[in-house]
Amino acid sequence: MRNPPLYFVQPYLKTKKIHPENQETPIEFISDRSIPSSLFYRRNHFPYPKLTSENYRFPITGLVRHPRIFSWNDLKRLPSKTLKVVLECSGNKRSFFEPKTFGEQWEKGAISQGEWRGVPLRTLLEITGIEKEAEEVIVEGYDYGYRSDLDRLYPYARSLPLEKAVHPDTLIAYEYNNEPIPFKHGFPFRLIVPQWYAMASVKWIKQIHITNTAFKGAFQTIDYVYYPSRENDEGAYPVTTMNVNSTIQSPLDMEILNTGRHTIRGIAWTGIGSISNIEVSIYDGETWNKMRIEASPCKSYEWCTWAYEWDVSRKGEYIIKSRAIDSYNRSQPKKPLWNKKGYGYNAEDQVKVLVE
Ligand SMILES: Nc1nc2c(c(=O)[nH]1)N[C@H]1C(S)=C(S)[C@@H](COP(=O)(O)O)O[C@H]1N2
Ligand SMILES: [Mo]
Repeated sequence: MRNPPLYFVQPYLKTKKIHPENQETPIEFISDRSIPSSLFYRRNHFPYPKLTSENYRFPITGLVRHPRIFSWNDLKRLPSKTLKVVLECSGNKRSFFEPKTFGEQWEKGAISQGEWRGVPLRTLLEITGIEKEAEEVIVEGYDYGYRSDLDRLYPYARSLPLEKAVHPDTLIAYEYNNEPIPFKHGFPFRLIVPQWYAMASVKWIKQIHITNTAFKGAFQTIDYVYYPSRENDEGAYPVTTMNVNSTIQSPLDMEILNTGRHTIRGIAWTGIGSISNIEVSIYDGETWNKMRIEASPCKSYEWCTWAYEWDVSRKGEYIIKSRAIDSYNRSQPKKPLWNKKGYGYNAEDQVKVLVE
């Protein structure tokens, strides 16, 4: 008798660290197109901030014509938009880099998606007006703490180039899956930046400031920078849009299967355009089968799901791989682009199975 299938057990978050709380989504067990918040991955740099009703408002200051404070009621009165968006931590899959890199050793679950509702940041900037010289929009969260490389308390803050900040789909979100955003995911207001790795989507918005100088914050210039060289900072460039990527959800890595028919299935996503093709190999990347994409056409901002029926009669070990191609003809490389801090891993996904 085989063991009962794992899906009889409720899936739960996989804890990487408790303080601050870093947990990944059990991505292999997700079939919802909108992940319930209880299974949404959690990535925090600092302890959770302490919020009161005082925090249900934030100012927009700097190079604006009419600086002002926006309240919860202001936001609720403005026209809103709901978008289904993938949020992927730029450290997702970091644990697969060889040689190893510093940072949280994420496996495949530092990624989730769901429906965010909010007001385009653009709408707020139309209300305040922006000065001609404006170049960057700095968004600061309420959380702060110590970093080992700086000797003072430091807030979580990030900047966006003005062009991305005024993109009509860059949102000041206040709902996730039709509920107020859960506290751990940024209540009451969170920035949502579709197509960028999720470090850009600042939680617990405290203030927004417009400048004409390049923001030098630690989460802008020390972290979330690709350092392709091990020895020095040569060739460094900032982490922005998500790479094209895919993850096999079934079978599980190291699963033991019987001969017969099995469904190989998973998800695929990208940070520009949309997924145009997904291929699967059951012979360790030697030959590839093109796949019918289930949810075709794949939409921008979301992941698509894919499936392939595999008939296997020969017993033995198999390495199953998936690779996605996007509408800009980007595809997953055989080897990841190694970088010192381990961001943007997107090599062909793989699982190993034994058929007996
Ligand atoms: N204020 C604040 N915003 C933040 C962070 C943070 O630590 N503080 N972490 C960022 C990173 S690196 C990621 S991957 C996502 C994680 O969002 P989640 O915890 O809702 O999954 O939030 C981003 N926004
Ligand atoms: Mo992240």
